Amino acid sequence: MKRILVTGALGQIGSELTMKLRELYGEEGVVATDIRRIDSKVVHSGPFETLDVTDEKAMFEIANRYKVDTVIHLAALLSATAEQKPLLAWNLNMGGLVNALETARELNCQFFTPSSIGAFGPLTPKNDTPQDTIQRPTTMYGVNKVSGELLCDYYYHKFGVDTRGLRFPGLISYVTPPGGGTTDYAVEIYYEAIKKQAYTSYIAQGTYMDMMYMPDALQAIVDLMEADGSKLAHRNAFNVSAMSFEPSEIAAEIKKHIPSFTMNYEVDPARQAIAESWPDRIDSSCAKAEWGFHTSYDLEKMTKDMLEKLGHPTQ
Ligand code: AKB
Repeated sequence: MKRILVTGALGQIGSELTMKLRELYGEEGVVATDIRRIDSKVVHSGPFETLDVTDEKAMFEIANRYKVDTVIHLAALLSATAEQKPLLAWNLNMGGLVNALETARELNCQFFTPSSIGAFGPLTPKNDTPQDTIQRPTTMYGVNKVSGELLCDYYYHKFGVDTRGLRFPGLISYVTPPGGGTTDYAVEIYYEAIKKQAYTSYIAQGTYMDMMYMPDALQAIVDLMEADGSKLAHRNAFNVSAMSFEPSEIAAEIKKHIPSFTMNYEVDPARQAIAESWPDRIDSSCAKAEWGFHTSYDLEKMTKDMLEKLGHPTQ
């Protein structure tokens, strides 16, 4: 039976991944950690410890006490916040990652951490962005993600740590809202559509970005971690995407279910610049070929499910 440590367990991915891992591998086997403790299913359904990931000793102590064999390191600042607080982002994103990798090395653990489409930059091919291509990001978040991918590869080659990662696109879910990301508009729009039948987008019409519905993202993490390591030519990190759209396309899809819905634009130059530096549509074929990556939700199916889960009945 697996014993897994999750950092950032109360965040957007962590709050759902922890519950899925507890369903799959048993409640006691998944140790959730986060810098804060809130009243949440994650805190009450199995072991939970408060942890600041920049504290290496504390991380090692918890991992050692629970005898974990897998570390899933999620705690990080997202792109827009990282751009506002670049030094904090460097310290938290890189400091947390190296501590988590050291813990995995010392305890001989399998390791997962997410990378992002933010690991690409303006010189990267914008369409069908290949797995192996130019990565010269112009954001602190992107610098962290590229450095993180390289560091994870280093721990694999140098120390034999079984590191694995995914370059996630914008993740959309109805459980825990993201915070401080560039793709967050694609989550906010559903909440506002139900509440106010209107949304003002901070991303300009015509700006394409990759996206994925959370159930597909969680399944991808589980599938990658269970994949036969000998078949992985790439490890850190695989391109994965389920769809690519721009703001007016998601608005049109919502309008099918909420005909009175209207979309306005008040572009935020900071987040728009980040979005424009990222690819429009990445190519996930290496993930498909090496470990069977697949998705179940496109924009239409995701929109129906999001609206239903948020309490708006659809046909
Ligand atoms: C963000 O917008 O910062 C994240 C990401 C794509 O990594 N959602």
